[in-house]
Amino acid sequence: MSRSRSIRMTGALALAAAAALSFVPAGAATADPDPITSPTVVQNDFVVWRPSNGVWYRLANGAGTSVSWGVAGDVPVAGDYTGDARSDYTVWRPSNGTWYVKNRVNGTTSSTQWGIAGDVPQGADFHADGRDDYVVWRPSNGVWYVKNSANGATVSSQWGVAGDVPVAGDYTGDGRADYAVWRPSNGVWYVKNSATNATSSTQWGTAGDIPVTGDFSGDGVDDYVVYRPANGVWYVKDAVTSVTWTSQWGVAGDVPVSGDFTDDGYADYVVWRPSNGVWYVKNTVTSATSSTQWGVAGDVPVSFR
Ligand SMILES: [Ca+2]
Ligand SMILES: [Ca+2]
Ligand SMILES: [Ca+2]
Ligand SMILES: [Ca+2]
Repeated sequence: MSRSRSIRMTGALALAAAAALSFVPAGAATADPDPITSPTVVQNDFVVWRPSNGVWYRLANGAGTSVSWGVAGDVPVAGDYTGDARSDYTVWRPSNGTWYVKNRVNGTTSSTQWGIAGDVPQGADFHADGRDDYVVWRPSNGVWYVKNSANGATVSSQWGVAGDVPVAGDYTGDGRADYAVWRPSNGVWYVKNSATNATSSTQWGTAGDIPVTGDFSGDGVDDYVVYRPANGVWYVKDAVTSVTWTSQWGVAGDVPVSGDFTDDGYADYVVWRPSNGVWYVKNTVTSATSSTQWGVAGDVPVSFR
């Protein structure tokens, strides 16, 4: 199953006028419109984090909520750090390397220091215990630092070089996220099995592409996927069978978002368009499409389920 993670926006985006903020009701968060009913919650919600005011805006089952969590300069790293199968409101603060988690179910908060300025945070589960862990990848030395969110145990592993893009995910199908980077200069995915330390490399993508993590074939194993801004095409290579396919969905300037938005276990082709705040979803299985306005220019779309 794909892991929740944030998608960082690139490029300067002008903050929208205050009037544009009115698309969500003001005031405190309302009752969670998506109560947990099964051990696993698959479907993604539409969620943006707004750096200018630190508010998370979430649209789930047609109902909007807002939760203030984080400040300008933080990096949203939504994931399930508390083990209840639901994403928590989480930011990582580069200035002090601290993870701030707000449990979405009961509002409990916690903070954990892990990482330093310059690191790239990656929320992912490296133990198959159902809890995403505090993970940073350090470009200066290519080392992954993992702190178990359940017991605080730590481990580090060197994998990757400066210039790589970390793409933590489970590419081996054992339920554990692996150390993985995508190298823009040659389009190669380098994967180190986090359980066995076995390594593999797979060429998929070219410079200028944006790697996207997720299971697009519904077999429980994350696949090699890039989104190409130049033509809006998604290129998918199945991590198990090596079968490849493409799907056009998006235009230049769109931000691809990882996640299953149709509740069928397959990651979908999803882009968020900064210019109009619209989420465009294409069902990977049926090719059915939908669009949902949620967010304004300057927001950061977050994979949240
Ligand atoms: Ca874990
Ligand atoms: Ca794995
Ligand atoms: Ca797959
Ligand atoms: Ca889907």
